[in-house]
Amino acid sequence: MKQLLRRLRQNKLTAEQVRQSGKVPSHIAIIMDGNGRWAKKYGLPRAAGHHTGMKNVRKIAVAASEIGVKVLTLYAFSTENWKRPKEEVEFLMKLPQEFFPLEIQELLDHHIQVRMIGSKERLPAYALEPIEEAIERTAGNQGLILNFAINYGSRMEIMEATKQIARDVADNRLRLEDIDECTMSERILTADLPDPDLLIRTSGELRLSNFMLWQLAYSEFWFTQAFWPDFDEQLFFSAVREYQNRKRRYGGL
Ligand code: V07
Repeated sequence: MKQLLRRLRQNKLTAEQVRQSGKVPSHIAIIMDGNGRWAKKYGLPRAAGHHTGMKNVRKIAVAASEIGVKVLTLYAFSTENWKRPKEEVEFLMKLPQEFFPLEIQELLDHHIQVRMIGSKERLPAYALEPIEEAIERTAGNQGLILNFAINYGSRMEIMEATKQIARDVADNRLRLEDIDECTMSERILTADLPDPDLLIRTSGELRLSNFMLWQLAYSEFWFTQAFWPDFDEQLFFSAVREYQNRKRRYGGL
């Protein structure tokens, strides 16, 4: 109650207001960019930026859950990120094992279900194990699906799906004439999830960077200059409010 009154006094949006002010996107995808630049701004090492960025994940996941978002996909590590200095990659790969004990209780309290899209292949065991543990321990939860894109690249995803389609045709499991959009949608990593309604990218970059190329075909895009560690509930809510005020056409009129 106290918190609610403070929010109203400070002109801040509440989850309840966002919920009631229009259609809430079912699936929001976020490119969490700008941890390194945030750290530089405060004279801190890049690792500190990634660490603060990791701690921001829970805040935004809980905010998403409170306004009734069904799926939140977070781009945490791309297949291109392996090109970064070895020390930085190692640090990033240690984030899941740190995130898990810190945040698991909060995730369970909010009935959040953890999932992952991306290739498990190059991931070291110390990164994969805490992720798989989080997935297992939250598998029964019926709330927000918190979907981490880790070692994810969309061209690779589409290429792998294409190979599978070619194999199905070659082995007479599928007829060429029967290939439609669903044929692809059913074979990509988000097969059981709706396409994102809203894509958010922080830190002022206006690119997709190989993220969900197929899935984002009709999504609304929202960009902010804010670095990921500074991206808070209020900014998140303003992105959703702007989405609620846009008219989606899906190519029609
Ligand atoms: C990573 C922190 C967030 C900002 C962007 C990049 C760095 C959380 C996780 C994570 C993933 C799965 C899981 C538990 C935690 C994570 C990586 C990088 C590789 F089950 N943040 N975060 N994983 N960053």
